Amino acid sequence: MRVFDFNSAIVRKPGSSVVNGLCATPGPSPVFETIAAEHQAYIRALQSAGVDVITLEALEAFPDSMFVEDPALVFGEAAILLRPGAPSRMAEAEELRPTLEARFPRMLRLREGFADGGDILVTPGRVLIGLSARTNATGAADLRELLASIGRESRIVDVPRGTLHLKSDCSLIDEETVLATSTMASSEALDDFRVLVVPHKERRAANALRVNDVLFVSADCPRTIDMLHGHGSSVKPLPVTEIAKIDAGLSCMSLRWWISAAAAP
Ligand code: CIR
Repeated sequence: MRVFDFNSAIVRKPGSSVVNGLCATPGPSPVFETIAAEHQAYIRALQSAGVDVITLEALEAFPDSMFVEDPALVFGEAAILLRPGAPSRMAEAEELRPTLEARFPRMLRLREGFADGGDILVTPGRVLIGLSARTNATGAADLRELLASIGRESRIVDVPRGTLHLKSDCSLIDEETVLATSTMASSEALDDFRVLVVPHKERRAANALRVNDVLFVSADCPRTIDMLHGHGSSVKPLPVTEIAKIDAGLSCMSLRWWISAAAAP
């Protein structure tokens, strides 16, 4: 089983409050209907890639709650409820809890500090945990312990200053290769990988998402898409222009895992 083999995913519909989602550098507000269309295209792409998608209802009280990747981390054998670093997102973990409890054989919970799922990159050898404005040293250390308790090695790495999450700047595109921004490419966090660097004007492409044999990439990043074709990737371009206005990308809209019949609760 490869770390990007998934047959199950959870997504959450955007509520109309999503237009008030957190944004580091305020600009034009996104349009709800366009976000909803981007979300629908994403669900269809997951399904086409062979994933069974569980769609949760929108939570109007939590504008960023469609970004389900941040409040939890899931593996076939266990789910970990995290403590998102943005105060307005903290309660999103509790909102996910019943859904995860019903589906995972084991539930763990971050006990202290803060950690966002966007800062966690699962690679074949280990789990990378990025320190960012959302994930602090206390949360990262606690997460390391929880991962060790389920037999997963991890390493704490730095996220470039000004970057929201580790995965805003890098993604695993196959078992040996990472797609990254030029800033992240020079980080020793990626020493074990071949690194493909996205053009500066296409930084958002660094948040790609490998799902089974397909690589989801921002549709408005043509040079990156050409580079990935050259690399041999099977690329699925997806629209993300509107969610990008609230600092989001492709990985953040789902929690993904492989469920085997033996692991079911
Ligand atoms: C936030 O700032 O929390 C949301 N507006 C965007 C979250 C994106 N999450 C991710 O990339 N994992």
